[in-house]
Amino acid sequence: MVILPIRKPFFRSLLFITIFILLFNHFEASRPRKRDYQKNYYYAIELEENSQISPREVAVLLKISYEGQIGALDNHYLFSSSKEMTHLFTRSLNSDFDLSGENNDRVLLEYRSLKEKRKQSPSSLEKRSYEIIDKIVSVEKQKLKKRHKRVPPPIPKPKNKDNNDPDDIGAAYGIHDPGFKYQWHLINPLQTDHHINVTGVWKEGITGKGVIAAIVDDGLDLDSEDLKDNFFAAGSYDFNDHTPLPKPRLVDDNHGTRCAGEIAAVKNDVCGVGVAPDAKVAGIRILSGEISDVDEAEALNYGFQENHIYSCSWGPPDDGQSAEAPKGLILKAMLKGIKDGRGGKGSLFVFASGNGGANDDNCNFDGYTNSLYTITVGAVDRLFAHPYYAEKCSALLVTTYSSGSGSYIYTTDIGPHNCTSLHGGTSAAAPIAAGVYALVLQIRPDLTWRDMQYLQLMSAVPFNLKEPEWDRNAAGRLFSHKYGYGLLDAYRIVQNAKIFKNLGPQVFLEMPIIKVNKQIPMDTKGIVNSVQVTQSELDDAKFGRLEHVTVTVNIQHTRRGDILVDLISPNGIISHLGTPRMYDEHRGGLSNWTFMSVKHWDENPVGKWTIQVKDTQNPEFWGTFNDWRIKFWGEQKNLTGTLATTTDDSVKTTETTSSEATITESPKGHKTTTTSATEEASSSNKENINSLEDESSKSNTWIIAILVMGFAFIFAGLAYFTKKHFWDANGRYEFSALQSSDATNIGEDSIPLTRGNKQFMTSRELFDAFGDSSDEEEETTQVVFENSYMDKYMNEDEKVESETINEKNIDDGDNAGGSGGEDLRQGESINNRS
Ligand SMILES: [Ca+2]
Ligand SMILES: [Ca+2]
Ligand SMILES: [Ca+2]
Repeated sequence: MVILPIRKPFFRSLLFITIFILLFNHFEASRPRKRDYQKNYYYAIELEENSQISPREVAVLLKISYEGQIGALDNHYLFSSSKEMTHLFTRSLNSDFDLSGENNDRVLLEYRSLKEKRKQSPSSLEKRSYEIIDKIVSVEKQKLKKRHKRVPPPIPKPKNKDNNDPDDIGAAYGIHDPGFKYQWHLINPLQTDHHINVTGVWKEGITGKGVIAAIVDDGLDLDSEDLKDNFFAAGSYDFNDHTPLPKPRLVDDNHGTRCAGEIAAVKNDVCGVGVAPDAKVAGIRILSGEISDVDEAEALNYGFQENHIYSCSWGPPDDGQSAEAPKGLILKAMLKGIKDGRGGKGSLFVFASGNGGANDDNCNFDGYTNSLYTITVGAVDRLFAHPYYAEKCSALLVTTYSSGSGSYIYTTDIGPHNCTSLHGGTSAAAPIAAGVYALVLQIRPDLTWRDMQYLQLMSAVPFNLKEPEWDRNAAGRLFSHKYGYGLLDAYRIVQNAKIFKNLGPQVFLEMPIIKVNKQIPMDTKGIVNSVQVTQSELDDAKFGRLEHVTVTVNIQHTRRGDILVDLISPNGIISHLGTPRMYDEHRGGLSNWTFMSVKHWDENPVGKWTIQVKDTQNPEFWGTFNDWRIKFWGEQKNLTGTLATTTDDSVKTTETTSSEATITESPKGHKTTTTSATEEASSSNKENINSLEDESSKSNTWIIAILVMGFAFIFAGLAYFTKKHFWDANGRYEFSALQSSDATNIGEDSIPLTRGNKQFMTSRELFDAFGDSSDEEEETTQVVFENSYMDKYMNEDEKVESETINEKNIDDGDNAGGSGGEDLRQGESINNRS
């Protein structure tokens, strides 16, 4: 009885201390620590899996400071060393040292010397020291570099015609955003069929609800009236200034805001609307200054359970002379993203193809756009002209609208009410695609990163069919290195998504390295070399359906821009992997460069795959083709021995099978195949976490466990309250529950747009567009879509021969009702997947 009054306050204090520590850890752990590249050098250190070594021990051994885990990467930790200390230390050794070089770096020298001692005379080291040294896989000093926004050079301003608003489409659609009438990529009053065909999707109540797209860019104006209601703070971070909110701070930090507006500008009275007006956007700021690999790796995984899509309108310089690929930490982060992001279904990385068209650049020399883990989006302008800036390549999946022929994309800009009508480049195309994927994810959140790629290539619509670049691939689909599989069509991809059956797990078959070691002759034939793929090799690899093909080459050359690399499949399908680039004077050629092609999707890989390496220009520069290796990526053959195929009765959204559909990277690069990487990865993660926990809390584990369990429910309640209060207190950054837009006023005199006999979508329908739709409506629409498609499909060959989409006049009623101008567009419906 006497004890109670003493214990009560004691427990109360204990409770508050516990809660404080837990909350503090929670907020601390979720954000990277501020980095100061002026004052410190930074080092990324990878430890062996299950090493039982604490990063703090590494810090003590190498006399550096431990900064924390690197983003989402297991076994990767960041350390720092103050430059001042380094300089003092190094000067005492040798005053002539160039401190910027890796060879003179104190920490790297220390590490190398310990490693050497471990080899030469282990007895000179303490046992624990060499245990630590043994478990260090790599030490990588961080260098700063800059990523480049894909903004095109300015185009001369168009003549002001002022005639794009005859029927006041905005009002008729119940959208009162004053700029909607300028958003021709959503509804095009002049070139009536040249838009992404999205209004029929909105009509079904599909507006991106519950989906979050992260804009990895130069910031996001979260105070913009056109974005703030859709801003998602928890998925946002500023890796340039190392603060939580990615506000634009430099004068030219308008790029990310413009991209965000294209995806999810709010339906209100400011500017226009996003492709997915009810989606949320997060901002991840990396382009406003130099960043290190650690920053970029963390950025690509930032909030990767909440952020579903990463919209990336940037990359290595588009100067036509770069050949740069993500490697090391950045590549690991991309793999982590597709493997573990979005609950294991994989982050969707959407990349702009690049703006180096005028520099003869090719997106296969950009390791982000030619990665199989990204969706690469090209551009076409309002008149279906291929813009001078847009890059071509065999990794290009799809094309959508951007600037050109004197016209641009209208979107939100920085400033509370500012808009711009001058957004462009492939930078503007990628976010439109990201917005469309947000629509798809609303109804099919279970789709994996590979599902989305497949769905996209099946749903794209070939156009400009008279252009010679179109080529029918072995699966019967049209592909162009200029446009990929064709135009993005929001209505079509959403309808196909409704009945898409998830792909099975990913497998690969890697052929051995083939040594060539021959000088490339200066002729039109060059060097031709082949490899044979047999059915039994595919069977051994459990290889079912072909998706991506990657080819890794070693070619020494005194002028890299002379090199031409083609891949010819057993069925005679040609992928132009590497094209000559007039400005690429690089001496050295291509060292372990991996090209990728999406053109062979669904092709039977059995037979002879041929590579042709040529050099037809500049005789004074020449090279040697050393070796190459081809790798086939695809869907695992299912257990019954038949290919997993889509059937007509798969209309229902299937239970997610995405936990199986995972990346299967072979760590040693041997010819292998794996099928359940996720399971392995997640179990090893768990072990890892366990081992770290064991280490840090051996003594008082059970006391803390009881306390924590006892207070768990209080903590949960308080944490929720605190977090909510925290955001509420800041007012602007509160994010309310995802909801459909408010009812829009419908005037009595709203104009029903008509064309021919068909009624266009009315304002009443538009109101529905942002609300819910009945199942009945959806069913009807789907039937219309399929019938309409089938009619068209029957005549496809004739149409390919005789028409281009430019010359057609699509009935707008079809767009609104959802058939999407099927009579001309050449994409395929889900039924044709085989
Ligand atoms: Ca708006
Ligand atoms: Ca490029
Ligand atoms: Ca040459």
